[in-house]
Amino acid sequence: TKILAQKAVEIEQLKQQAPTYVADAKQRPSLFETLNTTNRLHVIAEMKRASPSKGLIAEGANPVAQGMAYEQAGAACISVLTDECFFKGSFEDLQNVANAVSIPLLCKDFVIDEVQIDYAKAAGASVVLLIVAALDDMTLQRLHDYATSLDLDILVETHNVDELHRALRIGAKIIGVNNRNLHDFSIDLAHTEDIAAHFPFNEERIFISESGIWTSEDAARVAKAGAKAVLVGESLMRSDSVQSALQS
Ligand code: IGP
Repeated sequence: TKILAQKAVEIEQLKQQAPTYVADAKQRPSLFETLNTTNRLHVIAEMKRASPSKGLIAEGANPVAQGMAYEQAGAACISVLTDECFFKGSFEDLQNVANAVSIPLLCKDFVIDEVQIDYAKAAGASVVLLIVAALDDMTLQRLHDYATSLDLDILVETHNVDELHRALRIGAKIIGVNNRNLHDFSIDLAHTEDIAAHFPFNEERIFISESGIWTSEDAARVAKAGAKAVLVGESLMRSDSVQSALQS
């Protein structure tokens, strides 16, 4: 709620002017198709400088070098945190990564208004995150439709079975389970298994496990539950070799 109150203030500022970010116009492959093509577990690798739960992780990281390392190591998609207040990210980080890589690119923020989606698109994102817990059904549907109309993929984030059903009701095709509780920050990979048990798996939907993935055992555990991809931030930001981390 603190984050959402801050977002409401930022949105008024974003609305004062059109986005000035101009990422090179690039046709990125669709995230949905990318994740659906092979049967291996894919990685969505995140550019994350800091977080409310961990404080500074890699404040001075170079987004271009980080993004290129992720792409070269075989990531399916790169996630860039654009929240400044709590995660020390920016739309500028997103734009810099956008200009350096050509794989799908996720704008990771707390989206509550269309204007944020306009900025994400202008800065080069091909995917936006919508967090079910932060939105009422009507707004969730409206923002989902808006992003779809701009040809963006949408990752819809859930944390419990009720939120899964809300995501399914709006027609979400890419649904993530955040293993981190956004109120107390505790991590439990069992959330992935609990929600997977209620997930109507088919060719039209993709199931992703987010947060708290540190080891190949963690990755294998959520893959076994049905995850097609893992969204990994901190452990990759702290890794000496993104290449070997992504391969294991
Ligand atoms: C990455 P981790 O534990 O690997 O650093 O987590 C990602 O899942 C996490 O940053 C995240 C997030 C979010 C951040 C998931 N959902 C919503 C901000 C907002």
